Amino acid sequence: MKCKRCGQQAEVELPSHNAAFCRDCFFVFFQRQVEKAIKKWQMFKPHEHILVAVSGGKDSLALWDILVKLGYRVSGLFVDLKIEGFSEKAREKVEKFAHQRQGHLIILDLAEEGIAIPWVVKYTRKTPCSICGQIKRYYFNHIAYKNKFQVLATGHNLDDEASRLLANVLRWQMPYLIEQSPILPSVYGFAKKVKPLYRLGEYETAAYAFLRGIDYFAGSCPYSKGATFLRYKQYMNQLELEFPGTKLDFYEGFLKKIGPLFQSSVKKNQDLHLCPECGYPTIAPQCGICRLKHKIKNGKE
Ligand code: Q46
Ligand code: ZN
Repeated sequence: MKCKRCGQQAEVELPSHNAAFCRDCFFVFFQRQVEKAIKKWQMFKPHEHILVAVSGGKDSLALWDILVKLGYRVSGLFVDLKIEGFSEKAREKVEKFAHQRQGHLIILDLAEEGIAIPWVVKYTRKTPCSICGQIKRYYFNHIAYKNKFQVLATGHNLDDEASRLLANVLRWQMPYLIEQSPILPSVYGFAKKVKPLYRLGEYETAAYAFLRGIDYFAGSCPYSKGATFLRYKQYMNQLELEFPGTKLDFYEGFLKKIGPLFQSSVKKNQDLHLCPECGYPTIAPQCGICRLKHKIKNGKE
């Protein structure tokens, strides 16, 4: 198969774009998709300092890599969840990546915070992934906000967004649908959040990471077994296989037709105040993470 841009031997085939590219032209394609996302949603300006949340996986390291390549000022944030046989390997990859590129990396250790994931799952009725997601969001936001980063970027890709959209639409989860935009503005104590890879699928980010020689962590978290979000990804993959381009059409269609309506109805957070203990925005007297920390501490004593 020939490269769609230059006619040389193609290395990456992309049925969803009805195209195939050689290595160099694939890099051009990848970069353009990211630039398009940044420009369309005005994610950040050239001088702004970006905090990229990195997990050690292909998406977040590819994001850090491409943003540096595009000339942005970037720092990485790794939250060490302390999940045995998983977190230490992921951390190793992130540290190696940052060291090789002399990138600035912030590491937050959840054991030092008294809220390591294996401890937490014993003290909550929520699923491990839902509580883990809540804790990660808390620290991503907290660190971005406290350290005055203008924006927090995450490596969510098209597969993540399309499968999440499918799950949210099937249950008409309006509060979650409102937040399914590639950009969330900074409001009362919350950092601005962006997803520059939202136009690129999992296969594309994996191909980019591989071809760029990024040594990423490909292991899976022990808590992810049977997680529902993986099933929605499989359903979307089946649709994509039969009808190439479905994922992008589905998510882009949502943003175009319905997204602006949801955006205008984002509640103004009048009920929020800052947690007296940690300063995080909450509607309860004390934020959920501080309450959880106390629960764990008291349970251990
Ligand atoms: S790390 Fe956390 Fe994931 Fe593990 S517990 Fe679930 S959410 S699967 S991305
Ligand atoms: Zn708090």
